[in-house]
Amino acid sequence: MIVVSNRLPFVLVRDKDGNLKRKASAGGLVTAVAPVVINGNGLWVGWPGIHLNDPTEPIPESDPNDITPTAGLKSDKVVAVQMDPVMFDSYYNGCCNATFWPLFHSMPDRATFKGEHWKSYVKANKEFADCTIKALESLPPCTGNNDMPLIWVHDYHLMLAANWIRQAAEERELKCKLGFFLHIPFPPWDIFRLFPWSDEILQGMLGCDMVGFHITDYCLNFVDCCQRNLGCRVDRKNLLVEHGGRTVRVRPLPIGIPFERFVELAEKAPRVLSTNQKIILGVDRLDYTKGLVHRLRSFEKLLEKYPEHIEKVSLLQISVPSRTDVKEYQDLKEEMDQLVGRINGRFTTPNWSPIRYIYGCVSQDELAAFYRDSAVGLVTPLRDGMNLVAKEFVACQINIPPGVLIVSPFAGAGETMHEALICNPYEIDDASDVIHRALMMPEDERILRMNYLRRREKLNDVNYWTKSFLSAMGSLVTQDEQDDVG
Ligand code: GDG
Repeated sequence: MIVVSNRLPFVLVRDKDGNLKRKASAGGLVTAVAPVVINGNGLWVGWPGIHLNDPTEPIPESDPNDITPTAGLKSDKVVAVQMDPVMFDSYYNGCCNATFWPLFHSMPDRATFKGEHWKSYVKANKEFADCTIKALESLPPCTGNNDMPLIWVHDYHLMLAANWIRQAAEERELKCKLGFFLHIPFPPWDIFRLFPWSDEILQGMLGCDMVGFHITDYCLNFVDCCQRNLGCRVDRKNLLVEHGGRTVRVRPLPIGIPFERFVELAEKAPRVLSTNQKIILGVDRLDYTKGLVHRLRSFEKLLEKYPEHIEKVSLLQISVPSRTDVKEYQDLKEEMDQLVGRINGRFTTPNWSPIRYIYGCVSQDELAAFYRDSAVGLVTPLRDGMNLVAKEFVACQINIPPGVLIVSPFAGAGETMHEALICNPYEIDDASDVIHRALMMPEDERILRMNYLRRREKLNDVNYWTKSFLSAMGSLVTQDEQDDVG
């Protein structure tokens, strides 16, 4: 397998002597995908998080004490994509984060459309495609369909790359299967078509054999766009798109989390929250899609409408700094700071503050303890591809009786986590009622709902997601096929 993603599964940093070192990334995606790449002797193509003056500078091996999932990824299995820093900035901060991120989250007013950002996006995708082809050429030639290399391209940064990879592979008579997974929503046609180069995006993605999204709605949006923009013949029931004489499969593949790892963390993590108040927990990157301002207003409304919660309940909001050099994100931080100050100024008593606000990152252990010991998990994005926090919260809810998950219907998680309380973040008044209901929910109902939620996430964990992707690509032989062969 060759995985292609904007970032490698680790970043490179320089130590004080100027030597390059790997710094591991601990996300669930890396944990699930890295073993597949390592065990299958595969490769990972991506940007290493640093611009190297000398692009031939060798990638260091992992530290001998490294126990993270990428430790076994040897440097000759890593392709570090390098680009001119100005071009990279225009591709990444410009086209990816200032255009696709807001547009695909159905917030077109926040999106900028600049020809020069688009040109950089095209160039960057070409660079990723060229590096992937070189990686493909370095693999031993395949002998049949069973050992055909699988190229798995990730996310909105790389929506054009697949088509170039296909064309170049065909020219060189290299066989491969191509799959793509989008981690954010795919918007409806009337939003998508606002992007001036929307046809090119679809053509890029249709270079794949299979395109995966978190939920069926995003699949249907994509199929719809292919039909209406490009005039493709489509099959909505079986989620198929005909393009360039090929049939592309479209599949809902909802991502999961490393469930057992979170359970273990929750079992071991020491208690950090005091027991005399109920905690409502929010954990998000500080991003305008996460509905943080609406969330604070709903909490303020709760205290206004249900004063019995004063001095009994606090909102603990962890906001991880994100894209801090972008103005929109700086403005959001300012707005949050002011709102937290205003609400705390309005309701704080000598012994209690309504909001505890952490602007920063907490450790995995601490996070697991917060998830475990909170009474309510409040996951209320305005729009979100899936949302892993909702899943991590239920994995860590090992106390009996457990707490309650509240989730927005506009997150992928809201589609699949049926036993959560659903809350429309735009309806501030109604949202405050839902939070009140969660705080007042009887124990037996909490147990019942949480049991179902945990069971589903345990079964559909991130390893299940990786397997589903591989099986949708047809590269995992099913038991029946194996029996036939055997
Ligand atoms: C994109 C899509 C989709 C957060 N704070 C801390 C911390 N985190 C970790 C959480 C969780 C991750 O960050 C956030 O994941 P989300 O899924 O909520 O959101 P995005 O970053 O926007 O991810 C999203 C996802 O891709 C996967 O496909 O679900 O919809 O937008 O894992 O635990 N981790 C630590 N400290 C923190 O303070 N250690």
